[in-house]
Amino acid sequence: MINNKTPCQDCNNIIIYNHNGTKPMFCRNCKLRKNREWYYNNKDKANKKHKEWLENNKKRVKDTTIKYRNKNREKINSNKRAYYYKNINKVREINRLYYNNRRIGGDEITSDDWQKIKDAYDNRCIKCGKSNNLTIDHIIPVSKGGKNSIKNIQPLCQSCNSKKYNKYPKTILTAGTFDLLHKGHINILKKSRMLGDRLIVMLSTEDFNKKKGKKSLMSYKDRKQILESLVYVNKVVPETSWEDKAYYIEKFNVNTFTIGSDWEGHFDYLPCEVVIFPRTEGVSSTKLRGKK
Ligand code: C2G
Repeated sequence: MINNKTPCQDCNNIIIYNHNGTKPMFCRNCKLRKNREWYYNNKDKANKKHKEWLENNKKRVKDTTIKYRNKNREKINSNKRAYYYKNINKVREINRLYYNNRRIGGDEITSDDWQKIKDAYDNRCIKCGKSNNLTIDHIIPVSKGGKNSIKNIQPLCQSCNSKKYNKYPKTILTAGTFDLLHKGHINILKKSRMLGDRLIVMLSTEDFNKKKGKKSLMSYKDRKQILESLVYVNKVVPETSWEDKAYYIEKFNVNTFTIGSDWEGHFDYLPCEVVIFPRTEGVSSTKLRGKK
């Protein structure tokens, strides 16, 4: 076989090629480097091209994968084992999520969703504060019609979860205008939520605010939407009068009512436990509204 030689146009290294073949411009290393550069500069285009290729060569890909798996079974299994032992908790968590989603159906809870919920509670069991072996607990048990949704799950450690079996959720109620939501609001919502299994927020309507001598910058609809997007809030209901608290306590079988210290002594008459939380100093919607 007759070979020809030509210098690489990039590094000048001599390339030997078959005289029947096309004369190469670059040596193998320079070609690889240029491909890599092209890929990093055209990632989307490259990925799109790759996806199209995979789409058009499904059978070939499948055959190659099966062939590779059959040929490298031992290697694949030992890699899997090595990965498992290196990431036991992570794998267990992914499996728990997978079987949880498969067993219950409903919304699929992704590992990102689950991580966000754990982060919201500082990666600790809501009941005992332990941080290891956190499991998904359905606030309203699935057996009682509870859904597999982000609003119906919370992190509990294995032992608190098993102790909880089928008990009805401990319900917390709080109230407020929550205008221009700030860290003071977030603090009281988080602390309230951690007192029980679900938090219901009574949100003051514009009319009720008038009765309170207050005016909010944001509409009821917007304030409600923001509250409902918070992981701590399970439900938002309108507060239209002072009598509504007793009505909702009855309706939702509320265990505890919470409010900030600026309302201390105002709600001791309520037919459930009343918990007062210290106000978060240095922040208020009035200040944010730029009024004294
Ligand atoms: N809060 C707090 N720290 C702040 C500001 C507010 O802890 N810096 C608390 C309040 O004490 C209240 C809740 O956040 O418990 C909501 O505060 P507002 O939106 O100001 O509620 P308010 O208009 O006072 O309505 O029926 C009771 C009323 O609805 C309470």
